[in-house]
Amino acid sequence: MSAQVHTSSSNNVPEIVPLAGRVGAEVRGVRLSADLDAATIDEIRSAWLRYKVIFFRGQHHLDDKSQERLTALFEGKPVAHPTVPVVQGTSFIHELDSRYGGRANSWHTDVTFVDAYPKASILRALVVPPYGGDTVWANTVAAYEDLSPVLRELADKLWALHSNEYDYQARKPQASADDVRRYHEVFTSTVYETEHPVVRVHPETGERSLVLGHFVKKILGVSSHDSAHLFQVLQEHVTRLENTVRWRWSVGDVAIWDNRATQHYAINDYGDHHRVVRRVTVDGDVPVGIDGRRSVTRSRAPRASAARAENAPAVAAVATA
Ligand SMILES: O=C(O)CCC(=O)C(=O)O
Ligand SMILES: [Fe+2]
Repeated sequence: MSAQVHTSSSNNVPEIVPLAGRVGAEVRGVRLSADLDAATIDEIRSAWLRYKVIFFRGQHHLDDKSQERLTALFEGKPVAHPTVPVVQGTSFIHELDSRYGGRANSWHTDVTFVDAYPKASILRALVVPPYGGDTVWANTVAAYEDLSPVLRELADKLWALHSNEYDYQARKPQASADDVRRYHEVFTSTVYETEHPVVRVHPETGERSLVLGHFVKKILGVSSHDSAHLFQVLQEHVTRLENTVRWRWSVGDVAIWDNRATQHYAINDYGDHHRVVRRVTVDGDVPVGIDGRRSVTRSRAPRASAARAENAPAVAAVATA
C-alpha cells in the first residue's frame, strides 16, 4: 500500500493520514454522523476499504442512537450480536465493559461463527484506562499476499469450522469464575457451527483474505493435530507485527474496520482500571471462496441440545436454511 495522503482543500474533504505501512489510517476533519454529504461518505468508504481500519478522534457528540445510525454510511443494516443481549434501551449496541469480562484479548474477526458475519464494526470508546487498553488490528489481505506461492495454494483449498463455543478457560487462564460462567450462559446460549473457506474473495475489492481467528475450531479434512499446526502457520502470518496497527484510545474516539479484511485484539494490560467500549455492526454477506463456493452454517442449537450433539451430531445438528 502506498502511503498516499489526501489533504483537504475545502472544509468538507476529510484528511486521511496513514498510521502504519499495511493497515490503518486516521480520518481528520470529520464530525461523524449519518447525515454527511455524499462526497464525504465516499471518501470515508474508500479509506475504509483501502486502509481496512479507520480512526476518528474526539467524536464526543455521538450517543448510542447516533452511533447505530452510522451503519447507514456503509450501505447496510445494523445487526445485533447473535447471542449477547444488547445494551438496555438500544436496539443493536454491544458493550464490552472490563468489569464484566469484556476484554477481547485474543485475535479474531467479529462473529465468524455465523455465515453472513458483519462487514463493518463501529467501535466507540466511553471509558479509557489511564494507561494500556490499546487495540491492535491486522490486515488479513496483506497476510494472504505475504504467503509463499505454495502456502497460498494450500490455503486456497482449505475450509475451516468456526464456532462460538471454544475452550474459554484455556484461552483466558486469568478469567474469574464469574467471567467463565457468564461466557457459557450468555455467549454460547446458542451454539453455532459454520464452515468458511480459509480464503474468501472480498465482495467489494475482489481481494483475497485469510478467514481465521479464535472462532476457528478446526481446519476441515485433516486430523486435529495437523489442524492445530496448519492454523498456527497461517494465523501467524496474520498477526506479524509488520501487518498490524495499534490504536491508543481517548474517550470519544471511534474505530471502524472492514471486518472482511481484518482481525483485531484488545490488549488486556490495564489491571483493574475501568474500560468500556460500545460496538455496532453492519450486516455482511455470506463469504465466497475462490472456487465460488459459499460458507454454510451447519448447526445452530440451544446450548443444552448442542451438548448432546457431541454424542449424536447427525440427530442434533440443525441445518439453517
Ligand atoms: O475492546 C476493544 O478494543 C475491541 C473489542 C472487540 O473485539 C470488538 O469490539 O469487536
Ligand atoms: Fe471483536
